[in-house]
Amino acid sequence: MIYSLSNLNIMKSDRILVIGANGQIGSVLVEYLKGIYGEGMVVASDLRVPAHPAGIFEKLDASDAQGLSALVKKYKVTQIYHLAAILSAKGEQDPLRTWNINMQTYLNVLEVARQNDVRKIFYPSSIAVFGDQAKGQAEQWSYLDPATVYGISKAAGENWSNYYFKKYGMDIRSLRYPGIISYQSMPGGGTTDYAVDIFHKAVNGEVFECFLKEDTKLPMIYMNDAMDATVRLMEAPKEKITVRTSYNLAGMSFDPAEIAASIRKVIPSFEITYKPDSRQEIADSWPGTIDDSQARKDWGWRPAYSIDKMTEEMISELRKSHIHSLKH
Ligand code: NAD
Ligand code: AKB
Repeated sequence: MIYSLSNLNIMKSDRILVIGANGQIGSVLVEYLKGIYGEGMVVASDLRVPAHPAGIFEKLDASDAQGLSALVKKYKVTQIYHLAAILSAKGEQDPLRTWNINMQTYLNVLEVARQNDVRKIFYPSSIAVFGDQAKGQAEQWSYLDPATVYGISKAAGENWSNYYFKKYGMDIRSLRYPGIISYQSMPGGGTTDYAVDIFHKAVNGEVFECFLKEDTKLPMIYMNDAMDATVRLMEAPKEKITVRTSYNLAGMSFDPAEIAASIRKVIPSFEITYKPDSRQEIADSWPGTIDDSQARKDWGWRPAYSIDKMTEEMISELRKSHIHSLKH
């Protein structure tokens, strides 16, 4: 892929299990990890088997601890990336179910990993852990008062990670991802989803109706930067990791009017309208910007994409797949 990770000391013998591999992040991460560790070293798993699985795929409901344990033993897994979760907007439709799924799957991962000496775990947290106390900019150690059940579950997961690190010495690493923007995959029920959908509408020549107000600024990151940050964190020397809850991570911050303006630099005829819905309230509870200086200091994190650089690449990549789908 795009970045050189050659300055990192990657252990090619690691056997990696990705849980929730069919989602927006998982479908890109699995290919990214295969490129680094080798095709046969990455086991993808999810609730459903994809139509055309590439490489090793196992059907797994991570709520089933025994099934998870069997998989870890079968493949002698040494690293787990636990991506399965219900995201912010979808999560609010059934809060108790969201809590149960998000927490039970993660507790299963922690216990199965502990019992099977899994070397490392990646836990994706979110900007959703922040609430009113971090309005404006969220610092690394801002108070966490999340307004959604999704955010509550992520904050709890961060604390469980720290607990397993302190009590059992388990090497669990985590990032508070901003909204992720990708051309390869579609998002699955979050509040930042508009920032992906807007590109598809722009490339298709359609007017985009935005479910957030034009001045709702949120932290976002391009998928390539998110992949780089994830593996860079996972491969950093252990002594460099000073945050065992979760690291703040920033790429860029923009509001819908700003991303529309960036798109118009490439597609001048692009039009956007605004019709805020229930997701506005969730977005209003999140910070506009993120201070990620701890991640920069500890393991050398630097994003490579500005808003305009990302826009150009998103449009160019989506145009290729648009042309491809017109041909078939
Ligand atoms: P997604 O909704 O696109 O994918 C989640 C995947 O998990 C789905 O394929 C789903 O089938 C699977 N899944 C759900 N329940 C499962 C279960 N019980 N067992 C096995 N698989 C199950 O989500 P995503 O955007 O790829 O996000 C991955 C992780 O990153 C999540 O934990 C999410 O909270 C976090 N995150 C994502 C973003 C983002 O912008 N995409 C931002 C912050 C944090
Ligand atoms: C969501 O909007 O729920 C996710 C996130 C920022 O965690 N994209």
